[in-house]
Amino acid sequence: MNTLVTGGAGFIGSNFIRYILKHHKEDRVVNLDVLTYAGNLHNLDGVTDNTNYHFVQGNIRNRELVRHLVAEYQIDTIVNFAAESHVDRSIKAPDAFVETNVEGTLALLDVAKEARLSKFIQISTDEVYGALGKAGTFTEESPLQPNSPYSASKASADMLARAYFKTYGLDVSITRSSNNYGPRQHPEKLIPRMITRALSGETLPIYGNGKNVRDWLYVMDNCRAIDLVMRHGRAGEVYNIGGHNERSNNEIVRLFCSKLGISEDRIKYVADRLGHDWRYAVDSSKIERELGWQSQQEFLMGMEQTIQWYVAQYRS
Ligand code: NAD
Ligand code: TDX
Repeated sequence: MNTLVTGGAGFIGSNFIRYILKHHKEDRVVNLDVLTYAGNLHNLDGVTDNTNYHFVQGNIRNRELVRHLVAEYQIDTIVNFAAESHVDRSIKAPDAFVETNVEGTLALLDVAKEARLSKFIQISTDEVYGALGKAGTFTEESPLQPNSPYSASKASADMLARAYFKTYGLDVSITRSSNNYGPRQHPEKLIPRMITRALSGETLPIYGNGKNVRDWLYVMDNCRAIDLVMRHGRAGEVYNIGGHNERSNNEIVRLFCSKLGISEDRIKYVADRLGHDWRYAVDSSKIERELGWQSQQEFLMGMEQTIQWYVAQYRS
């Protein structure tokens, strides 16, 4: 396959490029990334010598550029990771979220339609379903009830992707994963933020009472799922991808204190996030049944490896 990966200098995109180049040696990957504050070319260290990999700095909203790349590299598939991805930033300044997540996705869908690409994968999130109470899980049939400007922009992009399938017959599949963890995540997000602050002697700020629950998924398990959807997913379908790993923020931060040997006195409860979603939990039975996917990474082991990776980065 000749795949245009957008946002490949970010956390999940860079792990996905590594996954593809390792497992599909005949594939060609073009990485289109504008390099916002969240893009980091070091996330691709060791990949750049691979002759099947090409990096292009540019914006997904630039239709001319995307058209040119599709023609030049004979692209057959687009996997759209590019996004403004941080909920707290979307609460302070939502415009960029609409520009990239909505208008950018529209531009890519348009070019994919014109060029009659064989596959378009929209990387979405469980946050489009809103928040759960103590019980229940999100299925692909759960209503879209986004609560933050970030999740509203992602839900809008999903609706455009669905419309391009229904109206123009573009072969679109959407993945909605839960919270990813692993190497190469930007330090604004909970897990790297807590590890790096713990290492540098700072306080560990937990929003609200810390009882909010996230369903943690190892990033390479997500990459394997996206790869399966890209090759075998059905057109017009949504696939949820979850970690079966629900943990409160308190549990996560206390785990770091114990693993890094620091006192829980460093935890500081701070003002809650506005509209803070209470709980996410994802039902992945559709992708398990249809594509034979299972999350493989055991949580404590994955977290241990993740901590070690950030510790090594911090020390180097
Ligand atoms: P990230 O913020 O680490 O990376 C985003 C990348 O997109 C960056 O490299 C950035 O430079 C690039 N980018 C931003 N705007 C662009 C534009 N206009 N044109 C080209 N490139 C642009 O994000 P991430 O955590 O890797 O998330 C990737 C995707 O997965 C996003 O679509 C996000 O909504 C989705 N997602 C993330 C998680 C998670 O836990 N991180 C969970 C579910 C879904
Ligand atoms: O300093 C913090 N303290 C804290 O208590 C930070 C950064 C976060 N939190 C809480 C808020 C959330 O309940 O931790 C939880 C996780 O926060 P984030 O890492 O910001 O992730 P979340 O808001 O759950 O969204 C993530 O998962 C879904 C990604 O950032 C999204 O891109 C993805 O769609």
